[in-house]
Amino acid sequence: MKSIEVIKSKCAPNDVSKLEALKNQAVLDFIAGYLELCNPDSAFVRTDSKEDALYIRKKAIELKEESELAVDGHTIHFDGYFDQARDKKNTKYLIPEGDNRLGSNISKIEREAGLSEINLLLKDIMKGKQVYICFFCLGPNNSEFSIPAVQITDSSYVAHSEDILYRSGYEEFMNLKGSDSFFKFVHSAGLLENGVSRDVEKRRVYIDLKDNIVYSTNTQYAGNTVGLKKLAMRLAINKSSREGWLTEHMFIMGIGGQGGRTTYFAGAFPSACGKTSTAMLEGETIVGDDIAYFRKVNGQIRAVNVERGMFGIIRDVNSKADPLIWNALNGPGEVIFSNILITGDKVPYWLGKDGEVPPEGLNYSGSWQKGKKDKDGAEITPSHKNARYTVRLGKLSNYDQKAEDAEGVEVKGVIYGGRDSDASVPVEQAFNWQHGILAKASTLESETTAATLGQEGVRKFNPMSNLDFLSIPIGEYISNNLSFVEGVKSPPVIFSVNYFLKAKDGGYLNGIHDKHVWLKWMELRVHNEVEAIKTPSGYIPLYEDLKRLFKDVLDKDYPEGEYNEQFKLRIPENLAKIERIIGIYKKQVSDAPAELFDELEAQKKRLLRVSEKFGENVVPEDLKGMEL
Ligand code: SPV
Ligand code: MN
Repeated sequence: MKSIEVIKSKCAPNDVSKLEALKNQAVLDFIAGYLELCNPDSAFVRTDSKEDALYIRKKAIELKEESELAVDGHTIHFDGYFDQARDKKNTKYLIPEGDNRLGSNISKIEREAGLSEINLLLKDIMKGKQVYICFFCLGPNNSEFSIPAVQITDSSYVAHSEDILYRSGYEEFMNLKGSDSFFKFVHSAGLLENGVSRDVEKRRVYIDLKDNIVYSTNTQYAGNTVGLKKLAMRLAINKSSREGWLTEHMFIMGIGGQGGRTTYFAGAFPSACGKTSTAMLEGETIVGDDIAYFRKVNGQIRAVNVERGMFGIIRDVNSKADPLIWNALNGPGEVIFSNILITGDKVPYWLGKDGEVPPEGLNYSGSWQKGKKDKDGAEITPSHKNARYTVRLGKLSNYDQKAEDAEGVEVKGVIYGGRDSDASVPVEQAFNWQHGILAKASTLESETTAATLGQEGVRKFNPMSNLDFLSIPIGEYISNNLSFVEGVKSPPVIFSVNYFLKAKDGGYLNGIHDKHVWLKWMELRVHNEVEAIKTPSGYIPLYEDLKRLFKDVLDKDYPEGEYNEQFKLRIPENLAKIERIIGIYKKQVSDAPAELFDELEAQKKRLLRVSEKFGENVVPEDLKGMEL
């Protein structure tokens, strides 16, 4: 059957016209192909109109994928008990036989076998359901940074989430003028039982780089299903690598400085390591909290937020820790809460919210009472640790007006953060771009969290916090980052941060608000307005500067003893980290650039030289003025 005939057999005339108006055969063929294979009863087409967005939201409630809460605009969605995070095990690239370039850190399946498997899973999977065909734009509208994307999903929750998280893109498809240069996503939640995906053992997320399509089946958790989020990011990493720009797992924020200036920073942190809470710090501005596209424009490094909303972790969001998001989540207007606890009066609760968690309610395990245990006898928490909120950035009072700018913002600082209990100091500046990319970004490690399925607290190698999403070989990705700033007079200054350094007794050495001080220090460093101490691994702050900033920013005293404990150079731990990382690159990354090993060996030598003179733990004062 011709594509248009298939479409006519599933869509009402009004929806057919919406598709025909795009005058794009590639769009029609893609949609018709999956309407035929997945066989929904009917299909709805979402343009950029308000009515279309409202229709999808209404459907989500009607079909019970979401239910309304007490506050106007708020809804709750539950994912299945075993469908609470990204499924790394079943997320794979479809790679032609014999192509081993991706290396052992990136999961793949032979392309033809993977396509057969997914086609079999998709066959008739949407029978009995309505499907939503949605047009979005990754990045600001009418921007050279942006990529149009079409999502086919049988989940009104997924379509609704995307409406909150992404800019509408029907007009962008009009502007394509028939081109097939867009990303495509096909998702089905599969059979639903009590509103959640039943067949999670058939959960698959398969990424086809050749045709720029991602397939996702038998899952609802947004990290596996919202095609435009991490799935599009995987396609974009591949595309940007070919085209000479960068796709990064980064927030973008503006930090205020002297004379009312705003300096833009981007920051990469693995999931659940403080990325979102950094991005939305009170007093600063937020452009985005998760994914950024970077381009070199007229000798500047500029970036845009790919999204317009946040899919943030709700645990520990309270009026003290994160007042801005707290306000956004408590006022009227669209918010989707997922996998939290609700009570009979339809009020949401989560771990770490202000006040007490009630003793019973409804959560991701069904009806819940305090003390409820799972099959293995482990206590079920009232809200899942990876429970989330989905909200538009515009609801934050400090949303940066430049976020919608087609030209993006000029990025002057880049931050890499991990969850490191024993080695890295709270904040440190790299010597230069190359040192930053090699010794900080490429060596990033983090202890695992609830954002992915599996054990927590295990130290994992995660270069640029992007390993989960890389669709190109790691070495190539590092080389792209290295060469990206060629021809740029003053490349962004690179920093590392670590909010999770622990004392010997296991307690954290820093408070949750201290990051604000680190940011203000970084802003000053970008403008060369404070001195620093050179250490074997970078530049660290002077005590006097931090003491002043702690007072100015947090109105806190900052004793020198705390500074010494936080910023002392932990030589054995840093050497162990270098050995670990060199081992990983030697064993697992066949295309690691030679400069990486040179840079790490040089850092190791500097560490050894200092340890000969001062021993294993060295306070900053001893390093002042030392030749390194
Ligand atoms: C992350 O885990 O990094 C997230 C949420 O931002 S997810 O969409 O699951 O990737
Ligand atoms: Mn993320």
